[in-house]
Amino acid sequence: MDFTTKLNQLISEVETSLDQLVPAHNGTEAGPARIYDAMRYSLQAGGKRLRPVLAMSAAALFRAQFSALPAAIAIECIHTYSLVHDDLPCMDNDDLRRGRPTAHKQFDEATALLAGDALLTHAFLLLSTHYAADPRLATALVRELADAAGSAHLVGGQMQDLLSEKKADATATELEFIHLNKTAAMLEASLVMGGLVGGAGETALAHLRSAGRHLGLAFQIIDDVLDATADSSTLGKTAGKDAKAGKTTYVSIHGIEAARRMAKEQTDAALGALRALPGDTTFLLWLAQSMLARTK
Ligand code: GRG
Repeated sequence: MDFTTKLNQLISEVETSLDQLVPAHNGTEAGPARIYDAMRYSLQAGGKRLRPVLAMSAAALFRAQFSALPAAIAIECIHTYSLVHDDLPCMDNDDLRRGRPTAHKQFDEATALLAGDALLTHAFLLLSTHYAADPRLATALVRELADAAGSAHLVGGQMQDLLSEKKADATATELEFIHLNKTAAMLEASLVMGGLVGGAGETALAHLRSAGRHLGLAFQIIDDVLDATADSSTLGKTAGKDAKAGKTTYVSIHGIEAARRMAKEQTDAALGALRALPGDTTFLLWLAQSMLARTK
């Protein structure tokens, strides 16, 4: 099977599980339909599904005793919540996400806020329910995801991003802090959680963490390049926002060509860490390289 077919197969497994593992208002769930509709609206709008694919591919390197799908869906729930909240008027104030009106445009601000809250909470329900047969694994997964999504990483990175936006002279160090935490931490957690489900040992987990960190930085640098070079319809979100907002990015500090070179260096570092892992890493190596070449 070629790698693109394998990627599409993994994405289709993710889509099916998203439907099965996220509540719907079908008569069995309590409460108003609107909250379930809003959660599903943002989750099922598409998206590259990169984080769940990374988690499943990492688990597949080992002899996993459990399915990695619930962990993969938990990660996608957190990622989607962060996008829904990031798009709100009090944050990035965006109208377009995953090629559709943002959640607060489709519903309203309060509903988008609550849908994000519900997705965030649902992630931990999934982990604590589906891995309950192995309490050590369940605890390790909850800790990894809570740490990546909390004040030390995703939320802290977003806070620093908001603070840095207000000043024109954000430094390269501040920028790295933002991206290590806002972007890379969730990619790192995806690979590590896949490894945990697979039963990886400490050394393999450390390689997965390092690969996720480098991939995350490469991903963000490419995101900055695409914001400066691609159009909104290709991206499915508003393009050119960074320059318009006078935001400090890898492109504004280093220029497009140097930013591309830096993304390649980070990808090479990620490939080095992935090559140190046991099992058949060929798909993950291909995925890391295609992330560098992505156009959306
Ligand atoms: C609100 C706590 C909180 C955090 C928001 C996700 C985020 C942090 C901000 C969105 C803006 C941004 C550029 C984030 C960096 C990470 C990133 C590039 C997210 C988009 O991920 P993709 O491209 O999205 O994987 P899809 O839609 O494909 O899943």
